[in-house]
Amino acid sequence: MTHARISEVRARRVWDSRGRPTLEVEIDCDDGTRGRGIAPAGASTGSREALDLRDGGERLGGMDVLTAIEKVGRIVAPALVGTSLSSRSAVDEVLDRLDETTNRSGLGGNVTTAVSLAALVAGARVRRIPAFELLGGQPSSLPRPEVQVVGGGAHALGTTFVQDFMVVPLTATTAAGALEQVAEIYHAVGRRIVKLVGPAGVADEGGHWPGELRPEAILELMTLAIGDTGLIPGVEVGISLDLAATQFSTEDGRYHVGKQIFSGDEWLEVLSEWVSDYPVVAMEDVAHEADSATADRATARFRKTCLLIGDDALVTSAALIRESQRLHQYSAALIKVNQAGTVAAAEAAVNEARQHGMPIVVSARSGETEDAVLVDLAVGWSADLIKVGSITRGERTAKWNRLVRIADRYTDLKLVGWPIP
Ligand code: 2PG
Ligand code: MG
Repeated sequence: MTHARISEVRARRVWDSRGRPTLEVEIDCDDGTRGRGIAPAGASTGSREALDLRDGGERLGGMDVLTAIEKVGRIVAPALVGTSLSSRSAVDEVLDRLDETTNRSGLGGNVTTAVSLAALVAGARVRRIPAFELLGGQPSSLPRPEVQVVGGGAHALGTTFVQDFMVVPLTATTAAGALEQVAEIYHAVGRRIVKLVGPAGVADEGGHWPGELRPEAILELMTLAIGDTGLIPGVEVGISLDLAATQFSTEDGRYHVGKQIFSGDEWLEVLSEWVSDYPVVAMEDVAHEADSATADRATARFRKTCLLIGDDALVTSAALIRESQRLHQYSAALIKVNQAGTVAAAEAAVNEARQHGMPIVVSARSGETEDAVLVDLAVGWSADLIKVGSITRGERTAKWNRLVRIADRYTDLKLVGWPIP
């Protein structure tokens, strides 16, 4: 219980990892504490996720947030000053009242997200506890890292149509051990890419960007690179893909794969080959967000060996998760606070997924900042997996290093077991 009340709400423009403006909000309390939140931004977004408020026009690609800052000052701050932080959801309830739209288009999803995250941190600070404890009490486990090693899709000019090529340590029991394996694999993949295509850059989330390599070539070199480190592919470390299929397909289920156009079923045949040829243990967004028939068939076909994670079609919405389970689509839910617009709304999605026995993956966005509160959300909600991009670049390592610090303080916390036996 705390008697602290909000005394000031301030918003400013800061910069994200793509060099784009984004919104930072600070909430000051009358006991002298402060919470800060920064809105992240996606590139491959679902059509039903919360809509960011951007200025539009020519300047900064239309991405500036001056109108969002103005809204915080004119609408949000006056409504929040004086609000007690004794209830964890008090601020989110005010935000829901100020903007009753389903996609947060009244205030802007970046406004509600930054305010809600700032309120979570402020609420934890006034109680002198970490934010994860405010969400979930004393943790009993830590989320398993799912880490990008090669980036593609909307994060790499579409040069490889698959968006995220990731690895998941399957048998590591500690965060430190899992991240050490990932770092060795990341560098082993880098060495193999240099040998194959010469110098390569990095994509938006810090994964290697080897230009035009085909997905099969990337899967092949990742499998070999896992072996290079002495680990057994598919046993100790698995490959996880975010196909982000909405980006290369159409609503009526046509998949543009390289120069070919496949039906949903033909596309599933391609995935089926990947699953049998390589140690693929999880696939996110296998189908267009509106192509529920293909999502449905993919889940039926692969769920025994792979996690089928829903992102663009579920957009961290309790209602859409419920609907997807009625239709037997997806076996796990991706959770991104800025898709839902508030911590409370994202938590409702987490609870809904849990009710259906779905593992949850708490995820960052491709446009990120040094804000590491995401790790607290993942720990506080007892997420099965945490996805923050690669193990390079400060906006990513800010999160991994927060996980390392939590693990270091709570030495008996082990990683949650891999959800597929
Ligand atoms: C995703 C995320 C992270 P974005 O699709 O899961 O990889 O990308 O933030 O661009 O939606
Ligand atoms: Mg995704």
